[in-house]
Amino acid sequence: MPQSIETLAAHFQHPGLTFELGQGGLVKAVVQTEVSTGEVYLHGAHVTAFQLNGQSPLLWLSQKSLFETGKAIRGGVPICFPWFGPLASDPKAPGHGYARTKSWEISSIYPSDDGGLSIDLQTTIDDFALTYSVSFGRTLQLALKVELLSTASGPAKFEEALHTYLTVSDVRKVSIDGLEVTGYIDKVDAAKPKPASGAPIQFNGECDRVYLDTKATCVLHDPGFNRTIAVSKSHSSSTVVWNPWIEKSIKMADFGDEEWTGMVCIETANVAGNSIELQPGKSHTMTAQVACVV
Ligand code: TA6
Repeated sequence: MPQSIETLAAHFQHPGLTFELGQGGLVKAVVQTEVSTGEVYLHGAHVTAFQLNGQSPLLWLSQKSLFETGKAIRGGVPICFPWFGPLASDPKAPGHGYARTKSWEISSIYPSDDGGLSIDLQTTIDDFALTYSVSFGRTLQLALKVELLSTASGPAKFEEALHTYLTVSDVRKVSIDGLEVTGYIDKVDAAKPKPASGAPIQFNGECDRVYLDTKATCVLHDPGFNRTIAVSKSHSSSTVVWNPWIEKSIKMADFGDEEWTGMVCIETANVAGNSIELQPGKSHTMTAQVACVV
């Protein structure tokens, strides 16, 4: 049973923190500080909004998104765990795993290290205990800690991604630095491995690229909004870049047909050959930071 607004308000108080019924009647925490505002739903521990005060939103959210138990929210930062994409061993399994459609619980709140507020959410999936720390401050800081319970019968592997949707003025006019020297799996071309492009990423069609063995910070230049967004990370070896373009947008019921121009995903991940294996009782924490740098 999800934590109620009343239970949350009784246990967690902080200036600028409120608990509300969001879209679909789902419970969300809303944080308003002197530097930024943000919101995170218990459903999927899904961050759906983050913006610096006086600036336009950094995160993108589809106008067509569903807000229903069992369904993923379209936009913000979906958590992909314990697998990424379709599950090869079970075509009927939910894409990107269970984490984003589970109801998580808030376990603590505390001041963030950059003038904002941090919220920790927890859940368990199979033999894994997950703690997700969300900090709404001068930047959006995310940390996904995965622990394999000591009661597990042996080592276990998982994939993970913080599938961040960023708002852009027009995807046809932006570029992404940071991955010029890294080859990638091109999911738009039968998942063929492709060599490093040697140039910033620009968009003139559907883009669905999985970059492996990269620790790079990605820098999104958006001349239309006159801003630059940096997505940095730690303990993540994969980065996924995605824009569905026209045809794929039309095929997705929870994605407006015209919305593709206003978003791009830069996803902080450990997938495919970068998946993580844990021994019982051990843990791994992947972090991502989304910052408006100019
Ligand atoms: O991260 C890119 C991707 O794997 C694409 O292939 C596309 O499927 C996207 O994720 C969205 O997946 P979803 O299950 O949220 O529709």
